[in-house]
Amino acid sequence: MKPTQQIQFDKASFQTSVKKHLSSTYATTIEKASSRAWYLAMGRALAELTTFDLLETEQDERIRNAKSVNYLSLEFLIGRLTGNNLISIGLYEEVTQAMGELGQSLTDLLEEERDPSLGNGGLGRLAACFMDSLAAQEFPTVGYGLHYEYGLFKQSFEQGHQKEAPDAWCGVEGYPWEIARPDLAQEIGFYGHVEVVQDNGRELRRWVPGMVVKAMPWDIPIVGYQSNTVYPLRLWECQAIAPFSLESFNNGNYFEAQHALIDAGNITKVLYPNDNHEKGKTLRLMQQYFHSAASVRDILRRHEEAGHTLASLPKYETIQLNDTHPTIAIPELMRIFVDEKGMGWDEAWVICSKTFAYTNHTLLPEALETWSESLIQRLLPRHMEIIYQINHLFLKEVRAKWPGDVSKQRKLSIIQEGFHRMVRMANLCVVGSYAVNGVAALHSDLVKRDLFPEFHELYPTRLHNVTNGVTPRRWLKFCNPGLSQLITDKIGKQWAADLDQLEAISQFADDTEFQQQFMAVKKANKQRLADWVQDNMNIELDTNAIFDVQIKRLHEYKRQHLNMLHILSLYHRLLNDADFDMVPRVFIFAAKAAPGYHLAKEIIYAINKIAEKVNNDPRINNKLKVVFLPDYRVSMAEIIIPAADVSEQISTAGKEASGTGNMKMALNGALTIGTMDGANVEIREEVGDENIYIFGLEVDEVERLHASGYNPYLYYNADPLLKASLELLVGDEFTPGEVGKLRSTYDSLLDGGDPYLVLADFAAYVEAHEAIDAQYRDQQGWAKKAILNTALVGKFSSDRSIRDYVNNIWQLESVKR
Ligand code: 26Q
Repeated sequence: MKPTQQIQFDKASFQTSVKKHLSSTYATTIEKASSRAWYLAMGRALAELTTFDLLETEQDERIRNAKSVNYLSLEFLIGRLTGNNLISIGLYEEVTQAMGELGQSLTDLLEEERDPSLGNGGLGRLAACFMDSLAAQEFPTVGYGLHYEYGLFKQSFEQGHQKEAPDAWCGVEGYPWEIARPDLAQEIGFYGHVEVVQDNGRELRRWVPGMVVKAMPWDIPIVGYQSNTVYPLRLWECQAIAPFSLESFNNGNYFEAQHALIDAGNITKVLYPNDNHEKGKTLRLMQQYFHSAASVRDILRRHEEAGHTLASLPKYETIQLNDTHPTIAIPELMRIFVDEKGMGWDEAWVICSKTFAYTNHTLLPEALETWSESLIQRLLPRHMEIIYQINHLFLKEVRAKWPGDVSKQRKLSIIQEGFHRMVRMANLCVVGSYAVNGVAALHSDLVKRDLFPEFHELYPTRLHNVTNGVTPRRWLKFCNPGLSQLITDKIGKQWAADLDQLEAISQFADDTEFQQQFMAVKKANKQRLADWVQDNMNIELDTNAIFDVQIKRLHEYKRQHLNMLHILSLYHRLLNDADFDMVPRVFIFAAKAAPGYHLAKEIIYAINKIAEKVNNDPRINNKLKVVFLPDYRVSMAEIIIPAADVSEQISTAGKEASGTGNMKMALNGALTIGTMDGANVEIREEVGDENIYIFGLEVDEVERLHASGYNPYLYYNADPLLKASLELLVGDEFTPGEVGKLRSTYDSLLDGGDPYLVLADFAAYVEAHEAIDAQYRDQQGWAKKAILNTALVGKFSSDRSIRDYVNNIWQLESVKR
């Protein structure tokens, strides 16, 4: 077994380093330093330790000669790093003591760290878990992302309404864990035109950009758990080249040169706050190209510096595209090969299409990216030509496979015909990649069946499944120290590196003493959350109540409004049915709505108004509490997840590609109430039908209902409880004196046609909740189910996901240091 401490640690020199940073980096003294200054100085001192290993890893000849995966993602939702890195390098106790001797509590200092919120939700968090698992298992990797100045907006509530504020995550002092790499900066062009030059009878095409900006990389160390391997997460920041674009200025491209001034500072200014929805904004496309171009060049730089030939690129590098957001990397690599390296098209295409692989995260039509041909033409004229050429050759293949079938060509074409022609990024990805994967078994089946059936026929080995996972280091060991200790006491501590070992816990599921210990940990975690809610929201929670949790982005397909209707039904019954009894429940929500998503914001408002009334209504005798925690982010999830009894995973079947919060909560001993959607299906397979509450329509039933002409009024009229619950939204019950303020949800569910079948699933959902209520009354039975959830979800470690990618797609070897 490996030692738990790898990095050379000498307490006295560490303390000296902290003190040195206090004075020389943050210009303060031991006597005067604030907690924040102490945290920053400690962070810098720790980062020095990992930077050393980062540079060592970078120089390691065995790694330079091994195959690497380059994970390209516009989002990396890493969360706070200090506590997690201390666990990875095995110095948590040592640093607690070292800081204690300096009069500082490590726990308090860790609270000073702002979350780097460089992602929206699931997709960005997945990228962060994957980097953790790559480093832990020592697979050579570089994560490539963007260094946004502002991460996802900060959320607050004003009279129940969501308010957004900018998130300057770096603060004025900078983020202690990142290091600038000015030696690795790149120049990136936009706009301009294509020149044609004759070269020995060959026609060469060359892009002359009208504007050039600088891409400055910042490295964040990803520290491998129990290893001294440190791989970089490389985030590009856009800077203006001063003085701006003189060349275009002198060429007379005065207006294009102006773009440099207007746009350069803007490109990485802010993360787009939409998830599962695309908006074809120029600046977003500029972000995408900026990210792809800088990353591709850095990959080629590493490859060439290691002395490898261009033809051997796929032998040493694979490029994983996290959704279609970095698709433009494909034509960019083609452009470099053909225009800059003078390679022939066919050879370039063979190399290129053996290098890229693409992960699809959604089937929602509104989330499938398309970009207008005219925008690409203007911003990236040479790339548009290359896309035409890729499409031209691809359509030849289509015609060879289906001669004379024009509809096949129309459907598969990378260019969508119409008044405004659009480029379909997903089609470009499938054509230009050697592997395409969905993120859960059900989702991958639907990708084959509904999204890309013809591609599947054309390229029968290209489509794969890799079920998502979460890192057990952050999502159990770090966030739930109580449960972690309990597990370690029973089965030893290697589970955090090999989550399948958790299965051994199931032998204690019937053990009364273990059940009591398990439930005592849960109770303490609920108390920690209750304290947070008391301190920050002034709401008192009873930890004997069932903590029922739905935490995820706000979206109609995720159906927070179904949860809300259930709460309304309980409220109605408590007030109107003298025989109705229920175990006290605390409903916990946390969610951000995209600022432009009106209905999502209205649902937040409605839940907040309902909470206000219910929490203060003496008639219901504290049976019901509703809390909507503001500003959901990774560090909040770390407090909420260990405290969950019930995990709400209630999307309309077929809509949630995977989900990962479902995995985190099951791992922490929550029981899932969920539909047959995404990874819920596989969680059920692992934990067994008796340890999960599955309800509602399945994918084929959803399809049939839509096909037969779904009418929400049928359900409304047939179910008095549903009707009564809905009617609570149209009076002034929750907005005294202001009738109809919560109507939007009501209207969307009835006159709006209820696109996500909330009403159709309501009765089954209520029934599943009744079963949960009955089960909770039997605490031993509940404890057994909770323990089995923790014990049986080892499959959902992101270590396993990464091994699936490695074995089935990337074909890498790990390099042990
Ligand atoms: C696209 C174009 C323009 C602006 C923004 C976007 C954009 C940004 C983020 C589109 C989609 C996203 C994020 C999608 C996402 O988080 N999807 C989730 O991915 C998880 C990881 O695979 C899955 O578990 C979830 O089911 C899926 O919804």
